[in-house]
Formats: sequence, C-alpha cells, structure tokens
Amino acid sequence: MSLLAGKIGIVFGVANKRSIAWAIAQAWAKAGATLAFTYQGERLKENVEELAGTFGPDTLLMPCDVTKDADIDKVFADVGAKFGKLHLLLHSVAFAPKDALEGQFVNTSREAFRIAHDISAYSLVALARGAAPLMTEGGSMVAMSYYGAEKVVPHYNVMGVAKAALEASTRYLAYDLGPKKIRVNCISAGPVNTLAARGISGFSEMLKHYEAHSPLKRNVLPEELGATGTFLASDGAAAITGQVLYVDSGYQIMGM
Ligand code: NAD
Ligand code: 0WE
Repeated sequence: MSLLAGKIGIVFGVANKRSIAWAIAQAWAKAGATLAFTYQGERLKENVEELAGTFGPDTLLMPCDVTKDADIDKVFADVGAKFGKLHLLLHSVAFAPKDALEGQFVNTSREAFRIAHDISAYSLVALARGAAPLMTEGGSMVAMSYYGAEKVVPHYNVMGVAKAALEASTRYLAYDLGPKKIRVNCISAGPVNTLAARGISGFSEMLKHYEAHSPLKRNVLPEELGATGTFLASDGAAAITGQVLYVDSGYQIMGM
C-alpha cells in the first residue's frame, strides 16, 4: 500500500542512522514518497550523503543550518527548482548548550535560552514559511517534541521550555496554514537512544523508568515513530492539525 505515492518531502535532522529523522524518512520513502534531505554542516555531510544515497544517486541533498535564513532560502529555492512543489516536511532538530541541560533551570543564561529557542522552536516557523509557497497541493508538516514541554523532567530544563514553544508554534502555524490545506502536527516521542540522547547523564535510567511505568511496559521503537510519521503525512490524517500525538508507550497518561 503506497500511502505517500507521488508525494515530495523534505527532511531536516538526520545526523546518523539512529536519528529519529532517519526512521521517519525511511518510512516515508517506503510508503512511496520522494525525499530531499538537509544536513547541519560539513561535519555531518558524509553521513547523510551515505544514508540519503540509499534512495538513489540523484537524491537532493543540501546543507542547512536552521539558524541561517540564507541557508533556508537556498534550500527551498533548490527544492522549487528541482520539483516545483512539496507535500511533506519533517522537523527533527533540537539543540541547547550542554551546560543548560546539567544544572538547575533557574541558572539558564540569556544566551542558552536564545540558542535553544532559535534552533528548537523558531526554526519550525522559518521552515514552514519557506515550505508553504511550494505546498500548492496541500501538505503535512511534522515536528518532534517531548513530554518535558508539558511537565517538569529534571535536567530537560530550557529544552522543555523550547518544546512548549514548538508545540504552541505548531498550533499557530496550523491556524495560519489550514486554509491552504497544510497541516502541522507534533509527534511527542518517548525516549529513544540517539546521538542527542547519548550525552545525557541518566538516560539509560530513563529508558528503564519508561519500561517500568508506561502502560505498555516497554520503550518506543524508531520504526513506530516512522509509522506514526507516515500516518500524519497521509490522507488518513487529513482532518488532524495542530495536535501533539504522544508515541510513548502511553507514559503521558499516567498520574503516578
Ligand atoms: P539527533 O541528534 O539524531 O538529531 C538532532 C538533529 O538536530 C541532528 O541531525 C542535528 O544535526 C540537528 N541540528 C542541531 N542543530 C542544528 C542546526 N543549527 N541546524 C540544523 N540542524 C541542527 O537526535 P534525535 O533524538 O533524533 O532528535 C531529533 C528530534 O527528536 C529532536 O527535536 C529531539 O528533541 C526530538 N526527540 C528526541 C527524543 C529522544 O529521546 N531521542 C525524544 C523525543 C523527541
Ligand atoms: O530533545 C531531546 C534532547 C535534545 C538535545 C540534546 C543535547 C545533547 C548534546 C538538545 N541539546 C543537546 N545539547 C548537547 O550539547 N530529548 C527528548 C532527549 C532527552 O534529553 C534530555 C532528556 C531526554 C529524554 C535531557 C535531560 C533529561 C531528559
């Protein structure tokens, strides 16, 4: 069943094969979508080249630092030149300075707060503005969030505040872009062992905590995020917009 046959998509946030963006990109491609990829900088170029190359040698691959408006403009100009249109966008990008995720939230510096919000939340607004003019047949934008947006998760700190901004931005974008049949949703994923998670002290305890306390008594698999990403991108989700969909083994429903 080719749920996404004829759809053109762009993926932001692949760093390596463990990236959530890669799991969702693979699922989108398997469902029939044609994909373009971006990478953050030269450091990641080779990795992403090798992964994106599995979809064929002429896969569109572009550098994009989401803090740079010129990069974003160039990406959508290139997509426009190659495909003339776009249906899907995946935002799977987040960053806060390491020290902001270690101490107390009360000590967050102005600069760490700015960086976390610029990269992790404002970037969705900038990417949506770049993509929307190409989504002439309607579209689906999907961003990745985490439970720390709505409840305190110790040490998630300024990232939790940035995810709250990302989720609220999703709702305002859904309102603005709805008349163009462009939907905007978040997937709030349970913890997944990726590069972004690796550096976090206590991350393996967090995986154990979800196993012990989630209704399904297990962690989320990357391919399950891929399946949800495919659903949100598909016409089955045609009336779903502005939502945060939890893909977390049910953890979010628990009060204790
Ligand atoms: P990852 O490290 O594989 O992906 C993060 C990506 O952000 C990388 O590809 C990195 O290059 C990109 N990035 C950072 N700064 C950037 C910039 N200035 N410009 C462009 N790209 C930039 O880790 P991941 O866990 O796959 O994270 C992807 C998304 O999923 C993030 O939004 C993260 O918050 C979210 N998320 C992760 C988990 C988890 O437990 N891993 C859970 C819920 C949500
Ligand atoms: O969104 C994330 C992590 C995003 C992230 C990770 C890093 C590590 C390296 C953002 N910025 C940085 N900066 C770095 O220098 N997750 C949902 C994974 C995560 O991170 C946590 C978590 C969970 C879960 C941090 C503290 C507590 C829980």
